[in-house]
Amino acid sequence: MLTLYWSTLASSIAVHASLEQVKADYQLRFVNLAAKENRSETYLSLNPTGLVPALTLPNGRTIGEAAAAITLIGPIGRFLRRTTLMENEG
Ligand SMILES: N[C@@H](CCC(=O)N[C@@H](CS)C(=O)NCC(=O)O)C(=O)O
Repeated sequence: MLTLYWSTLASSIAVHASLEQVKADYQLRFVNLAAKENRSETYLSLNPTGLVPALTLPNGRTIGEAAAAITLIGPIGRFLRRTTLMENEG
């Protein structure tokens, strides 16, 4: 499962929209920037830049840049579409 650490600002929405587009299996974790949750030890251990969004992959690695996350999500979508096509081909 993928985990998107997000806030209400634009780059989180771009990653979230990409996950929805490909119907990825993901969960959301809100990061409260006003409360400086992104500067907590826990969050910094995930993403040392302290920036949001961040996407944690099933292998435990975290991508801390929206464009990089979206680039990774694309192939997930292609895989799902291929799988769906194969299932429909019976
Ligand atoms: N280049 C980064 C920019 C991320 C970024 O600037 N995030 C802002 C919110 S939109 C943030 O985390 N700000 C909190 C801070 O600077 O402490 C990306 O696209 O992922």
